[in-house]
Amino acid sequence: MKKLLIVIAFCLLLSGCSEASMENLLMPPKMSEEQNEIYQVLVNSAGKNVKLKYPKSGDYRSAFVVRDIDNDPGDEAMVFYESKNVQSGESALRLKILDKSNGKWQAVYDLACPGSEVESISFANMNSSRRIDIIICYTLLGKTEKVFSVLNYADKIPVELYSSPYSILEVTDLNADGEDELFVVNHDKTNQISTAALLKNTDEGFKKLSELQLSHIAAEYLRVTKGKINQNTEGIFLDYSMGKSNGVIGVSCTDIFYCYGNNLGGLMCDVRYTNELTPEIYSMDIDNDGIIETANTRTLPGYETLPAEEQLYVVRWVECEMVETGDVRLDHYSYYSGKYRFALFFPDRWQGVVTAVPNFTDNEIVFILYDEKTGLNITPSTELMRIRAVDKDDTSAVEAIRTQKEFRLLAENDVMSYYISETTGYRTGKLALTDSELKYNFIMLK
Ligand SMILES: [Ca+2]
Ligand SMILES: [Ca+2]
Ligand SMILES: [Ca+2]
Repeated sequence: MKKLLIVIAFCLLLSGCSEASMENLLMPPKMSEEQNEIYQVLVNSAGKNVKLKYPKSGDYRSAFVVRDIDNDPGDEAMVFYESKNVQSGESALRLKILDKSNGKWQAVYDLACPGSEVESISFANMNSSRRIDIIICYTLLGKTEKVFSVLNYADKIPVELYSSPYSILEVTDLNADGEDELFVVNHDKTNQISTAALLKNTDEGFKKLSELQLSHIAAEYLRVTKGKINQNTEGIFLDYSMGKSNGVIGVSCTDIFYCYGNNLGGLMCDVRYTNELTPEIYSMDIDNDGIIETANTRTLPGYETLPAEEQLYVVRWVECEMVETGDVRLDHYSYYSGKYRFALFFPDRWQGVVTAVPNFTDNEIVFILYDEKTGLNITPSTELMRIRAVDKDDTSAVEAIRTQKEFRLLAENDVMSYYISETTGYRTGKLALTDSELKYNFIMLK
């Protein structure tokens, strides 16, 4: 068991929603009768000169959100729109709230929004005894920063509980108490510090429960994955880029966040490198066992002295066994092809002995026995096996593989077929992968 993770013990803050503008759709292609009714009420109250605004990401992409937001019987409606009739200094983006009275929609509130575009709208149950929390994420005109706002709606009035800039925002029950929290990452430009925070709407008001500084300076947030760290602990895996070294090698890492009580705990993972040959790798459940693995890289045998842009990496998939101690287990040592969308786990007897050489002309990865004398040369005495990726839409590649009898089908999905050719000597040797190893060690990437 190796101890590769360091528990971060600082206390310090937030960020993220996403894209796909539907700006040009002034109105949905076909509005339902209810939407049409809501739209008429909007026009009657805000004037004809309105343009509907659509959240760019998240589960709610319509300009109309109809649901119960106050725990009083019946749905309310929320409509984002831009009004041309605004006073200077006022926000053009507005949120109209409608409620039903005697079965008819009526405009009850008009809110100026603290942003120029709606990034997303989501809902959380942060306090089961109170009303639903409405979380609206905004982008600001001409700025990269985003802000989010948490609203409660009661007695026909929306009240803002909290608002803050952010880079990443996730609604999650991280402490597994049956109520949601907000996991927010924020970047402080002045100090070049990113901080994760856990926020909650409590009986004593909106509170920051805990905060924790990211282990490195984030140049770009790449992906957030929610899932199990191990059998006992739920976590948030934050993949981010730390920038480029020498303009060639990308350096990325993953911070894992979890809860103990109401505190945010953090685990810092080993960094990984990316270049043209090994693109970005995200935290994922690579072996489909329900636990998320994080990835780090080493150089494959034979590539150590090559220029950085020509190096090929081993991708090591690591699982955290105990969050308290940061104990990790190397789950899989793999060749990972982002280009051909597959991974091959190496059995122990391959590690440090076998390396991979790409043959891009034929879309193949050749696995060879490595020693210092023969280096990366592919010869009848070094080659063990090769895997060819065939794009099912590429008719000439499909035709070509048919004529090559040394290949047999290894695996396929809707898009790709993977063929394998093994050398005779290897097949009888101790390095040979058994059929069951091939079956379990070859992973098609989604
Ligand atoms: Ca209601
Ligand atoms: Ca919770
Ligand atoms: Ca897994």
